[in-house]
Amino acid sequence: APTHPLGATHPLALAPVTGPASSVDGFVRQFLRNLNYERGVALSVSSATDRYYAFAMTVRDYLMARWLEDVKRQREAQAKGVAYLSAEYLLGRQLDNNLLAGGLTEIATEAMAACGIDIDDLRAQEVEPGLGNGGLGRLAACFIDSLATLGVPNTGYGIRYEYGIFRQTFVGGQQVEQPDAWLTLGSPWEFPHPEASRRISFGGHTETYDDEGTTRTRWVPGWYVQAVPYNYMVPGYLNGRVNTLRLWSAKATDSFDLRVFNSGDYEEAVRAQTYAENISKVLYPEDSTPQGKELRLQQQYFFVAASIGDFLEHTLPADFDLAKLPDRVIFQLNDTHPVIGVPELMRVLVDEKKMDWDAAWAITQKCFAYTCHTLLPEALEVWSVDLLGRLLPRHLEIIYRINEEFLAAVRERFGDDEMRIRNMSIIGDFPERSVRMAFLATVAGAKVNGVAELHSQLLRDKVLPDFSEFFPDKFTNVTNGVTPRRFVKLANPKLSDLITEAIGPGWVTDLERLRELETYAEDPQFRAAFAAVKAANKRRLGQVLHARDGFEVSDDHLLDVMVKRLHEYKRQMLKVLHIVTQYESIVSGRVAASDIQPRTVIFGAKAAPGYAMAKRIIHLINAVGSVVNDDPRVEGRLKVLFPPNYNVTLAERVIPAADLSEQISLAGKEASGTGNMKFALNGALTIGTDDGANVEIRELVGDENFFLFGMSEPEVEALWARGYKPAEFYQGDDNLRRAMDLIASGAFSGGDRSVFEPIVSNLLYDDRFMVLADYSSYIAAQERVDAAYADQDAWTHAAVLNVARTGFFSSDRSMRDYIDRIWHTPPVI
Ligand code: GPU
Repeated sequence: APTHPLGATHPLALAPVTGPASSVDGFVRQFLRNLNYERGVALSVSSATDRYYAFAMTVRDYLMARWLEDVKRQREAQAKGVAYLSAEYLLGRQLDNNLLAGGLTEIATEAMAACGIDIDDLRAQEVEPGLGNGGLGRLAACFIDSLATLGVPNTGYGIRYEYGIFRQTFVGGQQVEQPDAWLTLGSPWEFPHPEASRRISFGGHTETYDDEGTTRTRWVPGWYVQAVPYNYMVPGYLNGRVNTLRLWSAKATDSFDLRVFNSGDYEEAVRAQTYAENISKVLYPEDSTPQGKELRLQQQYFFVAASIGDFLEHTLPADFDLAKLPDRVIFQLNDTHPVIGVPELMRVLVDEKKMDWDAAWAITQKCFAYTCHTLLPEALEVWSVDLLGRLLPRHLEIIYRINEEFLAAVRERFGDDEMRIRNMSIIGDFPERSVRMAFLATVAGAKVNGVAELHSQLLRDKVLPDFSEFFPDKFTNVTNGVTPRRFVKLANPKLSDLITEAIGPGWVTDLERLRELETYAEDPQFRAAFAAVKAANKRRLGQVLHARDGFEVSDDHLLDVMVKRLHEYKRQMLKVLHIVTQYESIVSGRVAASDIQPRTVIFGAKAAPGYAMAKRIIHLINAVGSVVNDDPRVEGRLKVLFPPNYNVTLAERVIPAADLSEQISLAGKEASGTGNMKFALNGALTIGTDDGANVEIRELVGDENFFLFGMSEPEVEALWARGYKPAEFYQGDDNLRRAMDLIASGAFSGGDRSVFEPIVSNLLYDDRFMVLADYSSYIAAQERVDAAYADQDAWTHAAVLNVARTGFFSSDRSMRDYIDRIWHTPPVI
């Protein structure tokens, strides 16, 4: 053993060096040390960026000893852990979350005050890492927060996109996208580990060879990319635990330019480098609508191969018996994006570890589980056989063999039912030969889950009926959840204080305890305090929107909020038709402006850049907003605000201020929704259809505290079966006709009838999401909203009950459900 005082047996090397002292003074010293010695500047000349950076590094320093300890503990425990594979993590800002988790908020605030620094100025410096599109990516971020809080071993694996979700601006009311250069000033939260880089292969061909009498296959790749890991701390809430998020960045390998693109030409070599590094350049901005682009498949394989390789070689001990792999890891597939990991694990086990196929397949089937997040047929990923074979020839062969054996088993069970065989084949034939990734995930996964009760039921009965018949025990549900740390404690400190005053602080990690608020709902004093919190949150939002967009938010308006990706199935158009209906009734003189309940409608939504109809709807919302807001006949009693670039940071301000949460998708289309949960937990009432998790929200809060409207999923099916003719609804409803005609007349486009004509005619003659069919029911529900809001105290009563009864939607509970039903990964104490 080394005897040098700094050798491996030195006491300091055995346990991590402890962090800075837990005091204001300790914080100040460490902050100044980081500012001087890491940033290389003195306080007196430091920039805002320097101070933010040094501050963040100080927070890191406090968490560091716990992180090192946890990595060590997990290695020693050899316990089973969750490798969460997700192409997206929509993290939001890290600073406040890490302060909160570390219990550092108070000393940090005081320390900065002692240095003459306003901690809010530091907060404002952080660019949020927008490495996700919407619900799916934000769910992943909530899940890793909860796993750390529960003390369950977990590594989140994903991609370190150099550009996250685009920045949205409006020019003439139309969406314009700008690149999200979130790394321009660097990120203090990431720890690059180039020494742990992995070489990832692509292209080439396969060949067989004789291995001492056994015929084996090997992949002879055509080109390579280096995957460089960046680690991020994922601290549990006040529990001293820190898990890891490991995101991969693509870098050219030395051999890349030499072996593949070498033409002896310097410029060509640099171009080749760019080609490799493109892989982690940018997040694809399509939400729920994959485009089948080659670069996206490259991204998927890149991060999944790096992650599986990393787990096998970096996390497991060198002498690990791979037959026991299912006792050590579950690879959770966040939708189909990482499903290429299935043939990758098979390739590693069979080709590299020389395991026989059946043994490898038995292991693989226990190591993966698949979460489906959609019901939209166009969202189910498929890869053309052509493309997959070119990029990953060995994986295609493996997929074919998995399919052959699977279809043989189907035949054995059901006979030569060719129709069934064709419907269940992992390889589809139409419109081109392609691999159906959801089928592959279902065949390979130990479990398949949907994300809300209704969704899981429709997944079993409508999307994968043959599979649920074949594998009845595979299918399960885990209803989504959201982290109460970020979305209540941090986003809504006033409500959090009020709750804690009433029932103590335990609710933050045991959200069902919000039930104890039910009795407080009956207390007029508590209701008054609750209403005051809501009012203060509205003022705070008003300040934020004033500063960022110049908007005014009136205190006495009902705040009606619809924030989510722009998608026809989510039906932002229904909300537009409600606004136009109210507006039209005022300007036509049928209703006096003074008789309407004052409302401010806030929209937040990004449209995929290639989704023309979604972009046109954004244009329409802005156009309606500018006409309605400026029309004196409205007397300022109806306002439409559409702040651009809705993101996690803005969500944290908007949600706590909302009175009404719009969750108005066509029944059977929204898998779950998670915004709906955040609003209810912050005391907004929902107006919603019987869709996704709305169903469970309504069951919990009670019909009288929820504004239900619209067709149920079976009613939707029945209407399609009868033959849906949207024009009949238009003809049959005067209000609807007037609203549609007003849009068609050019009233919101300076008289130009062509601008919004495609929206109107789409609704009249196609209307895939039955906006017109649900219109009258929606308007009637909005009238109930107005009437209910007139009694402020009764409204507040319902709002308190929404908070009290929605503790079920904590992502801690979701994680417990995954652990019980799918993962079997107890906490490591
Ligand atoms: N979702 Br598929 C996404 O955000 N992106 C996707 O590509 C797919 C699904 C959403 C669902 O639309 C939403 O209903 C759900 O709450 C969320 O995933 C998390 O499960």
